[in-house]
Amino acid sequence: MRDSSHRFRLVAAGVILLLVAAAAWAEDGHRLWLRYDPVEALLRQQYKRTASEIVVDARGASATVVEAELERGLSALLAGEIPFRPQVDRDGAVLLALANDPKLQSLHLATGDLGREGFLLRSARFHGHSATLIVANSNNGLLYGVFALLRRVQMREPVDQLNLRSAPAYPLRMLDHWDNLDGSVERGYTGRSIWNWGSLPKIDQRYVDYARANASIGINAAVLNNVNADPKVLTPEYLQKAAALADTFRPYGIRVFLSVRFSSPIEIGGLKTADPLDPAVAAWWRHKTDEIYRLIPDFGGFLVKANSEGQPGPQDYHRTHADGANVIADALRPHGGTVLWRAFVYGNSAEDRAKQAYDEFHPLDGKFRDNVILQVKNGPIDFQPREPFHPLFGQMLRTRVALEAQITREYVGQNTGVAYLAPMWTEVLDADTCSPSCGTAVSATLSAMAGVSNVGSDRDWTGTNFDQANWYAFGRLAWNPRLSAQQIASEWTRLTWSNDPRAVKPIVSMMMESRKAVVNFMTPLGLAHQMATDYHYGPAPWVCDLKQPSWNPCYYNRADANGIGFDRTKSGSDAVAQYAPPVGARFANLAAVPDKYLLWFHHLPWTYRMRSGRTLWDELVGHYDAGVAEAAGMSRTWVSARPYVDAERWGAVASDLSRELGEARWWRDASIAYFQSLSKLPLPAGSPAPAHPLSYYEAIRPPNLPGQRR
Ligand code: GCW
Repeated sequence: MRDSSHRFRLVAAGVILLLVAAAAWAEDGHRLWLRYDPVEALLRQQYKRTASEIVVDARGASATVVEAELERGLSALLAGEIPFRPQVDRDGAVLLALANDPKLQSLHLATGDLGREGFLLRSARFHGHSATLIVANSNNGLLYGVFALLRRVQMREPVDQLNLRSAPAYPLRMLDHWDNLDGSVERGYTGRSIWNWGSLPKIDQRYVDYARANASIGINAAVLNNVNADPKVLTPEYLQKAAALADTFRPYGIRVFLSVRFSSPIEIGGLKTADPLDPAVAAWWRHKTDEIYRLIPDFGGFLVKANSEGQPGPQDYHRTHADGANVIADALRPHGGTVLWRAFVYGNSAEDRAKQAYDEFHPLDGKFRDNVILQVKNGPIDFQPREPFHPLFGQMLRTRVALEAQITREYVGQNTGVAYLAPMWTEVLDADTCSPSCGTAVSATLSAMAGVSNVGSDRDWTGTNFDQANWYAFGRLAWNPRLSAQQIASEWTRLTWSNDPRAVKPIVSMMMESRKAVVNFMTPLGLAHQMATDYHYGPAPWVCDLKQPSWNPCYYNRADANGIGFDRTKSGSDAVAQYAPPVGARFANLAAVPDKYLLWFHHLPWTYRMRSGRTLWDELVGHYDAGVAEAAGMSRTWVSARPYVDAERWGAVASDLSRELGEARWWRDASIAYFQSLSKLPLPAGSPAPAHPLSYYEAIRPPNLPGQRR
């Protein structure tokens, strides 16, 4: 009796162990790009020669995190424990040391230009032994160095001849969460908010994992809550919760910021006004800010959306955006905090929406305190699949500017398909502002980068495997905006999928194709905002509610029986004049404007002759067709990667891609059916007629869309 129940317990324990092990190894995407799977046996021996022991010469809570990561990474990758030693006593040591460590003096390392967060990876002789040095001016720098070293091993790159120095391009590399205090996420497609406001300040392991993932790609700031901010976030109850997160993130070099509602002095302060020039309002912001710094000594600052989409702001009191930003900046200054003031403003008038932010903010150049950063979306409308760069870039010569990118795919398919967004961001970062002179890329004019996060409560963090790449790419670009989209795709693929070139090549080519496909089947040739109003999902080029012009596809496409496109030249809204003259002249000139921006800047007849020799109509249809063909091509490419990746993740992506192909057809057919009802022109030879009449597409309404996961 005793025996059999014992056996039963043993068997049950075995089954549970197996289940736990299976869950731990389930390919559910949770491990992101930090998989640390063991290196193949032969190579492992080589790596082991450069990782025989770990020596740490750094102190403090963040040093613990640094050594834990190094140990975790190396022992997993090299499939064996790596001993810690008090000093280098054999060949192959990995030495972590702060730059001012007297032990390093004899090596004469140049570390001044590393700044607070940069690092050096160097193979050197140390105390008579071969060693790999990770050196930085702070523990955070060391952590970045550790992740860089582990990344090299994960990518099977040699680490025995290292001479690498790296420092971030911008001091502020932040994720903006549009998470609400009720747990919902604005434009989030990945479950609920990652923050459990109900149970905070209790810390969930997921917050630690989040911090670690961000640190591994160089992100050093997190705005916890939505820019459409709930004033409650500044109440003591929520500040305690934010402080708990700040404590968790600190060892990972991540500072916490909060989005604040401009009218908070009224809503939670009991004042009658939020007028930024009222001394009582200034005092309220000061006291509130002092209270926050007592709880969070390294608090980053505030993000503010004001006088935008119904949010309150300084203009409610006939004050400027600068007045509004400065009163809050003055409260933060004694503590070293920063205000990120958003430039995303527009009214619902017939005036060109693309011009409104520049018109409001350009006259304020030089009027902001130096601890204000103006946060500008990549393009002048709103995170469209493709926009030319925002004209404020390069032209706020006396104001610090951040670029805001959207990692969550509000307008780019949301949670369907694969759309790798680094090509969109590098297109903008590399654009020449010609201000103050030509050769000044957008990336050279920035002080910070902010990405609207796509992280949520889903087990795989981002809803789909390939959306992880967008989080990864954002971080890498904020660290080094000169990295190419292809290089980042290749890195991410090798970390996330496989180092086998037979997998890397097709996956990278699919990623590089993916954004092109989306632009082609949604908004080719410079069209924008053709999505359904509100949902921003699915085609609706026919929607024309003139009561809300700035949300209407027809306001953007201006299509009628004669032609299509938004005239932003002198004969139209003259938005081209907002760019530096050489840039504006190029966009205005039909002979010089790139095809990809053609209908963004020009209204043209359907029969307009393109550079290709084809008519605009034929070319437009050709782009939609190409988008569908590219979506189909992505599915085929993915099939070719099948033997080299695990079945679980392969299957999930295959179904994402087949859903995307369906949507590509939907976009193509609906757009062509509508535009053809205006142009009355025949489709070019070989281009199939839409599968249904226009009325069919008009009748499909989000959120009950075919195939969309919600
Ligand atoms: O594009 C719009 C989104 C809003 C968002 C706004 C913004 C947070 O549709 O959901 O609000 O941009 O950036 O403020």
